[in-house]
Amino acid sequence: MSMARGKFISLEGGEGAGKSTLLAGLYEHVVARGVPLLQLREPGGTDLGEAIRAIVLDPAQRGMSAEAELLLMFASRAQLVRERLAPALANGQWVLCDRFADASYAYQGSGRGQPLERIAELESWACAGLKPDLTLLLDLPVATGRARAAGRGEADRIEVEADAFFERVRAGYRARAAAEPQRFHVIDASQPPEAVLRDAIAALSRLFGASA
Ligand code: Z5A
Repeated sequence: MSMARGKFISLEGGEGAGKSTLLAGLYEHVVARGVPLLQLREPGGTDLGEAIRAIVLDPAQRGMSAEAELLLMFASRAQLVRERLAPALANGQWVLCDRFADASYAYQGSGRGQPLERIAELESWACAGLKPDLTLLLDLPVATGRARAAGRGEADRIEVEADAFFERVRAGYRARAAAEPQRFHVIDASQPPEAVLRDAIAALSRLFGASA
């Protein structure tokens, strides 16, 4: 009998939306149901991806072009898909990923103005057709997210962008969610953490089916 492919869940949202906080609660919930689960992040998740992450977030790289930034995000993603994500799913493991390709549409596309059709070409090439089964979008007013993220020490190269950039990112995410309502589940991230986790667990319930 062939092994059932694992489920792929991605988490998206703007700065300070609460992805890391939610990931911890979701991880516990899924593992408690006896499901083998791998947690990954983007950019990163492999040795190469983590090295790329250090470069793209380094405030010293302030001269990085939008094109280079986009290609670096997809270089990290191409490696993650081949080295970890696709093999895990093929082995029946579930994957919880802190950001995936939607982040490139929102940040590099809507935020930086890179053409969305070019991003779609990169996605089909770099991700080899792999798409999340479910994407949880933590939606939050920009000012609230930035206030939460403030005081974490030195801002990285992307965090120093103006509010207008993050407003475009938020609008980009919302447009993607509206275009693919069957894949996206939008969560009001201004709620307390327990309510955000409860909403996320409710959205996940449709993935469990007979497998857990
Ligand atoms: N990026 C990109 O441009 N293109 C791409 O393709 C990809 C990424 C993949 C790194 O991402 C950067 O890379 C990111 C996008 C870009 N740049 N920015 N900006 P990241 O995901 O690693 O980093 P981040 O977006 O900066 O995440 P974050 O700011 O660390 O936020 P978070 O993980 O969503 O939030 P958190 O750490 O869980 O919570 C932040 C604070 O709020 C913390 O003090 C919590 O205790 C608090 N919190 C959390 N939830 C709540 C609720 N519900 N109520 C009140 N307070 C809360």
